[in-house]
Amino acid sequence: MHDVTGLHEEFDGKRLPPGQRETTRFPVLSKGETPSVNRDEWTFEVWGAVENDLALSFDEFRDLPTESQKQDFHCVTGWSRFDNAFRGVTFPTLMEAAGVRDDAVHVMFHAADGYTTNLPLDTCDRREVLFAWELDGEPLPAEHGGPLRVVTPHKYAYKGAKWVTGVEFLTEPERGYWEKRGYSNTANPWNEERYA
Ligand SMILES: Nc1nc2c(c(=O)[nH]1)N[C@H]1C(S)=C(S)[C@@H](COP(=O)(O)O)O[C@H]1N2
Ligand SMILES: [Mo]
Repeated sequence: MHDVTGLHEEFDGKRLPPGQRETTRFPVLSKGETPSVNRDEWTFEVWGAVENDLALSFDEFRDLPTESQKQDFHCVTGWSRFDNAFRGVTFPTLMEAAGVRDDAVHVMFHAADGYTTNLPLDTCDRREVLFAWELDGEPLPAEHGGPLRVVTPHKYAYKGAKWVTGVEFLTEPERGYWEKRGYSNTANPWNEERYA
């Protein structure tokens, strides 16, 4: 298991970011209802500034190289959950599969409930940005984004799309759902970048 719970050191912060409290529960935060996603009809797509557009079934997605990581999770509303074991595909692995073009500078994640969230490519091209289908040895629960979600332990958790269905590589920055509605575009928990 690859342990990334020390990444706060890179941001000159304590493990528990300022203004956060630790919880052992796992609250659910969604903008609406949990969408019903049928894993067998689910397709994961990659498009935009890439050499190879991808359209993968759930099984094809899981055939990519995978890894398990121990990660912390920081919600912008003030709670953090430590030591989550996620299994999935890293963002750099996905970039390699898609052959990201040199003119790509930004990334938009798309989700089954209409949610979107964005990150600059250099902030996203990190091993701990994980497309995860397993949490603590179990299939990822639907309310937490199953069958597949993104986790971004170096950012507040709204940067991680639940029920992710696709990734778009952009040649210009754009803003996602909460980034257009007053949440910080940069979302660094150790700098308390909560609201814009
Ligand atoms: N598709 C989708 N992803 C989403 C959201 C959402 O509403 N829809 N909410 C975001 C927010 S604001 C947070 S804090 C986390 C919450 O993840 P959790 O419900 O597993 O705790 O998911 C993020 N990803
Ligand atoms: Mo959130």
